[in-house]
Amino acid sequence: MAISLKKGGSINLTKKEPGLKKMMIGLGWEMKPGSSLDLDASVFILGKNRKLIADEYFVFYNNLTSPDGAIQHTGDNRTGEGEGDDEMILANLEVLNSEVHEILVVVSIHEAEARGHHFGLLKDAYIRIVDVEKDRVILNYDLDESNPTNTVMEFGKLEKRGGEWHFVASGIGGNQGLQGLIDVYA
Ligand SMILES: [Ca+2]
Ligand SMILES: [Ca+2]
Repeated sequence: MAISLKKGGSINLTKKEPGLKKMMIGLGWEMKPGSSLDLDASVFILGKNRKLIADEYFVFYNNLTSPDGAIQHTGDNRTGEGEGDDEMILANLEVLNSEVHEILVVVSIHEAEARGHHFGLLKDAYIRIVDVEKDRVILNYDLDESNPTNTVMEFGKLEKRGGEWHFVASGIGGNQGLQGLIDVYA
């Protein structure tokens, strides 16, 4: 059975899911009635110093694949309409650059400021991880707060500690926009 994480919760994937190599990280969202916004998933692939390994290790709708081929964004969804995963990221730990210590998944709202959009307009949002080879959901994390002032969120991260991969349900909201996060991690 899939594990449901709360904000701040974590699991040791290496211990819990031995042999896990290929993952699908799915993000889904639904809007409150009458609202619409475009959420964008992006991935910061970081080294030990918590900086991007190189600029190309920032994977988003305009740079869909990391140089090692390990992280792949399947493309932009502009509305979030419909059930299930709206944006997806494929991760293959087997080919991941060995310098990588953290795979940070963030979501931001496209043109939030210009359009006056914020996370408070969302009805639901979740992140989940699927074991691609076993076709099985490992975990999910439902955003359980309304976050009306946020336009960007560090949703969850895979973190290597002592050679083992952990997933952390971060849920850290901010209002600095995606560029603000790029300024921190680039
Ligand atoms: Ca989008
Ligand atoms: Ca949806």
